[in-house]
Amino acid sequence: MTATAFGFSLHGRDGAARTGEITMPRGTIRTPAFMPVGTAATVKAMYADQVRDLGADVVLGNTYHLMLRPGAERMARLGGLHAFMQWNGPILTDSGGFQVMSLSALRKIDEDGVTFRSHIDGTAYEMSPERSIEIQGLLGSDIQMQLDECVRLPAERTEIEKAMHLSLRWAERCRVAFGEQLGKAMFGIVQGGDLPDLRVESARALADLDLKGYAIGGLAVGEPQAVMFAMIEATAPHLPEGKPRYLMGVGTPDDILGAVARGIDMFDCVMPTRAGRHGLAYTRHGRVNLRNARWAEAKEPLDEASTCPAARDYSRAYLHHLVRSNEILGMMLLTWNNLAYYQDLMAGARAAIRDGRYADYCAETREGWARAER
Ligand code: PRF
Repeated sequence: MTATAFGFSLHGRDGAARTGEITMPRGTIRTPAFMPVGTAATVKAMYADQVRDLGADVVLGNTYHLMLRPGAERMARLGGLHAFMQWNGPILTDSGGFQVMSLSALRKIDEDGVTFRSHIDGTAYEMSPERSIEIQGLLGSDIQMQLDECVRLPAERTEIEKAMHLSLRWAERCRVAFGEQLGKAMFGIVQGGDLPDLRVESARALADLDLKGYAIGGLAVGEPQAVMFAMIEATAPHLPEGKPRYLMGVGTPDDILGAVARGIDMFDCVMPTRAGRHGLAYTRHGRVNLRNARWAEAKEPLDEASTCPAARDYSRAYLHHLVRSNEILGMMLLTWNNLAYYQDLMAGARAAIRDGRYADYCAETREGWARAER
C-alpha cells in the first residue's frame, strides 16, 4: 500500500452526468459507483471476494452497529475493519446519527451530539461529532462521514432548518477532529429537507469548508422521487465540480439512473441485499418475485445473458424452491444476483457517459424493465 493522496478526477461528462475515478491508497473507485452495504462487517450473505469480483470498488460500514458490536476499541485491537472482514479495498463509513435515529431506543439530540440506548442490550451511549470521527478512525475507515441530523419528511420548515444548521456546526467540528490524514477523506453532508433555499444554504456553507467530498443526505426519507430529483438539482450546482458527490441511502435502479443524470457520483443502499434475502431479484427485465407460484416449474434462469452464475445458471424453479424452503442458499444466490445487477448497471452507466450516450442508455434500460414478465 503506497501513500497516495486522496484524489478525484473526472474522465467524461454527458449533460450533468459525470464519470471519473477516486484514487486512494487502498484502491481506485470508478464513478458513478454503487457501494454495497456491509453494516455489521459483512455484506450479508456474500464473501468479500465475491463482492470484489462483481466489480464493487468500495463497501460501506456503519459506525452505529460496529461501535455497539464488536466495539470500536476492540475493532482497533483486532487490526481494523479491513482485516477483520477480509475486504482490502476502500471502506466508507456512515457516521452513526442516521442509524441512531432509526434504530436505537430513547435517543436524544442536543448541541453536543446524540445520546441513545443500544437496540441490542439497552446500554447507554453518547456520541459527539468528535467521538463519531474517533470511532471511524478506530475502525480504519477510508472515507468518513460527518455526524449529521436527518429529518424524515414531511416536516415543518423550522425543524428542517434547525437540523440543517446543527449539521453544519457538526461538520466544522468533524473537520477539526479529522484534521489532515494522507490518503483518507472526510465528507460533509448536505441537509435541508425538501426546501431548495435550505439545500442551497447548506451546500454553500459546506463548500466553504473545503472538504474532500460531499454527500446529499435527508433524501429518500418519505418524499416522492420527483421531489428527491428536484432537491438534487437545487443542490448540485452549489457543490464544487471537482469533488465527489454521494447520494446517501439511494436507491432503486430507476432512482440511481435519474440521480446520475443530475450529477451524483456515489450511492449506497440496502435494497439489493435486503431484497435478495426476501426473495426478490433485480434483472434487466425488471423485478422478479421468486416466491410467486408462477415460477414453480420455470426452467429458465433469471438472466441467461448475465456473467453472474446466480443469474445465469440456476433455474427460477430452483430459486423459487430455495426461497419457499427458507434455504440459506436462496438468500445467497439472490443477493449475488442483485449486487451483480447493480454493479452491471453502474458499469453500463460509466461506459455510456464516457461515450456520450447516457440518455439512450437510460431509455434502453427502462425499456428492458417494462418488458418485464413473460
Ligand atoms: N445521513 C446519514 N446517513 C444517511 C442519510 C442521512 O441523511 C440517509 C438519508 N437517505 C441515509 N443514510 N448520515
